[in-house]
This record gives sequence, C-alpha cells and structure tokens, in this order.
Amino acid sequence: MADPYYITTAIHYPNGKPHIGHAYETIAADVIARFQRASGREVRFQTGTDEHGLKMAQKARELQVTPRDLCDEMSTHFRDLFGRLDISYDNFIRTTDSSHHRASQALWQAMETNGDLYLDRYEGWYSIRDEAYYDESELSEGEGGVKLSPQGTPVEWTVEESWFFRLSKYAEPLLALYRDNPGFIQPDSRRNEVMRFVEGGLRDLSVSRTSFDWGVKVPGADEHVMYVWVDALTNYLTGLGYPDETPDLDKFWPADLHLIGKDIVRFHAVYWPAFLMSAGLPVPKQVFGHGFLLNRGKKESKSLGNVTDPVMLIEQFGVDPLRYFLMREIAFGQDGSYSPEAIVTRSNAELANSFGNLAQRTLSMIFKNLDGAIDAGIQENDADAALLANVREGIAGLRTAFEKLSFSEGLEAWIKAVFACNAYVDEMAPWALRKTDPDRMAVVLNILFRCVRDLAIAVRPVVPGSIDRLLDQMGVPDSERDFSALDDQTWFERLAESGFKVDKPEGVFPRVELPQTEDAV
Ligand code: ME8
Repeated sequence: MADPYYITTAIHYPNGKPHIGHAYETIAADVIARFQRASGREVRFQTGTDEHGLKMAQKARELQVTPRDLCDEMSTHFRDLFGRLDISYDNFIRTTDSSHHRASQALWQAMETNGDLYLDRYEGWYSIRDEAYYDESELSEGEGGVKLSPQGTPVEWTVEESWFFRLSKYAEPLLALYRDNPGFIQPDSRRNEVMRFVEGGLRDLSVSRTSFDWGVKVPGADEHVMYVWVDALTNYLTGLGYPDETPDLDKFWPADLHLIGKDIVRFHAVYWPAFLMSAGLPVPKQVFGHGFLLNRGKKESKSLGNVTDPVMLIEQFGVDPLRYFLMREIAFGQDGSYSPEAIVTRSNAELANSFGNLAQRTLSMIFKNLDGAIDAGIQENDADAALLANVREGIAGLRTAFEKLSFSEGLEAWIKAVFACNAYVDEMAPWALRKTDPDRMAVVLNILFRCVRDLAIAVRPVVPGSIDRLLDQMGVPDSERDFSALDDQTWFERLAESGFKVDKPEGVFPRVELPQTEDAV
C-alpha cells in the first residue's frame, strides 16, 4: 500500500485577483504533490479560498457588492489561474461552503468541551489587512504617527465582547512539540522566530467578533462570528470530511505538510497546533514557511504600480518556463526576485537550449538516420557507461534535494546531468559517425534516448505538460512515467520489441522572448 501524503497550501483571500505570490506558493505545492505521487505515495493535495472576515466584508462594501458575490467572482479567478498553471489539486475548498461551517463549529465545540473557551472583553490592536491581533510592543510608528504592525499594515484599537481561547495554557506543550520535532517548523530561521515568540509567553487569544457578521457563527452565541483565522485553519480538516470519521480523515490526518508563506507562520505553528491539542486531534507533521517573491527586488503593491498578473506571465512565456524558473531560480525558503529578463534567460539557457535541444537533436537524428527505430541490442563502451552513471547521479541528486524541498539544488543536479549529455553529443559527434561508423552512431543515439527519457521523468513534476508531450513522442506509456519506471531495466527492450518508431519530432521547449515593451508584461 502506498504511504499517504497530505499537502495543503494556504487558502487565499479572494479580496482581489490572484497575484504572483499566490501562483508561486501553489506551483511549489504542486511540484511537491507531483513529486510525491511519482515517488509512489497516495497524495491528497488541497488548496482554496479564505472567504470570511473583516477584510472581505470591507472590500465588498467598498465595491458595493455583497461579500458572497465578491467571493463567488474572485474565487473563480483563483480556480482559473490554477487550471492554467497545471495545478493538480484534489480539492479546492471555499470556506463559505456549509460543510466548512459545520467543521469549524465542531472544532469550536471540541475546544469548548475541553474548557479552553471563555467570554470576556477584548481591548487591543487589530490589523484588518493581516486579520491579526498585535501587542503594543510589536508595533512601530509610521508616517503621521500611524501605528503599524510588524508587517507594515495599519492597526486600529478595538474594544468588544469576545470569546477567548486559552492559548497561554499551551505555551509549554508547544515548546515541547518544537523541541521534540525539529522538523515541525521549517526552515530553521522560522523555527527560531516562533520559538522565541512562544518562549516570551503567550496571551489568550480573542477568537470571536460581534462588530460584523461575515463569518461562521459561534455555536450557542449567534451574535458572535468566529475570528477568521479559527475558521480558516479548520479548512485543512474540512477537506477530509471532519467532523465525520471519514476514511480520508483517517488516512490523511495529520497532514504531512502545510506549505505557507513566512508572514503566516505564527498562525500555523502556534495557534493551529494549540487548537488541535485542545480538540484532542493530532498536529500536522510540518509547517514550511516559504519566502516572498519580489518584483525586481521590490514587494509588489498597487501604489508602486508593479503588480503582475500571473495570467499575463503565462500568456507571455508559457506555463512551464514560468514553473521551471520559479523552482530553479529561488532558494526555497528564502525571498527571491523575478523579472521578465530573468525568466527568459533561465528558461532559454536550460529548458530550450540545453534539455530541449538535447531531446530534439536525439529524436531527430533517430528519426532521420535510424528510420526512427530503437535498438535494444547495443553494446555500450566506457564512455557510454560513464554518461549513464552521470545521469543516474543527477537524478538521485534531484530526488534527494526535492525530498527536503530544496528545489533549486535538485534542479542544479539535474541540469548538470543534462550538460553532461550535451558534452557527450559534442564529443561523440554522431553526425560524423554516420559516415565513418554507423553502428557506433546507433549506439550513441540509443544511449542518448535512454538518458533523455530518464531525465524527462525526473523533471516531470516541475514541467509536467511539456514532459508529457515529449514522452508521448518517445513512446513511453502514461503508466511508465513515475520514478519506479527509472528502476525498470526492461522498458527499453520492450519498447524496441514493440516496433515503436520515433516520428519527426516537435520541440517541446521553444525559446521564449521578452515582450516588445515593458508594459506588455
Ligand atoms: O494569508 N510571495 O491569504 P493571502 C510569496 N488567507 N508568497 C506570498 C506573497 C508573495 N509576494 N504574498 C502572499 C492569507 N503570499 C490567509 C491564509 S491559511 C489557513 C489562511 C502567500 O491570500 C502568503 O504567505 O494573503 C500565504 O501563504 C498565501 O500567499 C496566501 O496569502
């Protein structure tokens, strides 16, 4: 039986159209999901939209639409984008779904039964943009004496009757969790931040609001809606059928990985495990806080006028060059920058000129010089064996790095193996062998065919659409595109015996170009 693997992204606020940060996180999660599936795991991959809270209610008021209409419209944009990005999610959750209200209320009741909820009065600072409470000590002063949160967003003084969660009670159990499971929060820099925060002591958390009603109603206290983060975090359980004891809940909970951005680590690594402990549920295995994507080194914002629509990037460069660039260019976990020039440079150098060209040259020479036929009976020499070993090593490097979410490092190992193949082509010069030693040319081309197939399977989680078009041209069946196929030594013989012939190949990694004017991106 395949080992189950449950991965989630953050659920996104649909108070506007999706931005490049949403695309980045979801692509990374998709690469992980595809990688785990290719490794033989039974994967459940969930994403969605976070539709309640003051931020959504305010945005709807500003646009003079109902919150429901705003969510319906914007959530569709997220779903469309994820379709275009080839995101292989199993479940897209919307927190306005009735099943989610039911799950959130059940979790609330479990925390209440455990004596962790009480009614009191909240007085303190709240940031609507972050949907977060802050201590006075965390604030700084902005222009005109405005108080700002650590994220640089304005805060306002809030006074209202509120339910509280006994977060203070969980400081010690949380610290024990972090100590016993060093991998629970990653990367280490984020782990250290969270540990310092919890070591400073935790205050009870205000978990309901009465000043607006766009949220999940508190059971037995209808004038309260839950604090949006209480219901938002519950989405990870809702998607598995909670509170019913479903087979999915049994199989996939606790989650293997909550993939989120660095700004919301506190919610996932402090509040969420505390809620779960209170409700008597197991905590997730890992929370990974990735870095932020910057546009030429700057945070995108409407006031700077540098907001990029990810759909435009896909239309400009194609989905796979974008996916490859994001995974290759940025050390996962750290902040990273992107620009149209960087996407073009990376994609052309590695996808088009290196791997694409290798595949295209190989298939085209087999088509032209060997009548498209594959030959399983070849005798390899030392140089051939060395290349095959090099490719195996590159793929092993990719797999080891991807296991620890070091995508850039993994793709580095992979591209080195691609370079080795191209050096081999240049050295062997099969076009010259065609006249001098056609038998040796056949060996060289067959060795290359094997290398291309293996390298294609290895990189498939990153650029799935293009790789599937390539593997179709190579006669590799759908059922033989996972990592287990890399260990199967019989595939080549079976393919040769099947009488398969390479047809005139079509390149799958075309060169991409910069838009005519900067404004076009
Ligand atoms: O925080 N680069 O939603 P959100 C990389 N609804 N990642 C970025 C980014 C950037 N420039 N900007 C945002 C929320 N993100 C909550 C989550 S989960 C129970 C509730 C990431 O739409 C951000 O860190 O503001 C988060 O992980 C995700 O995009 C959604 O952000």
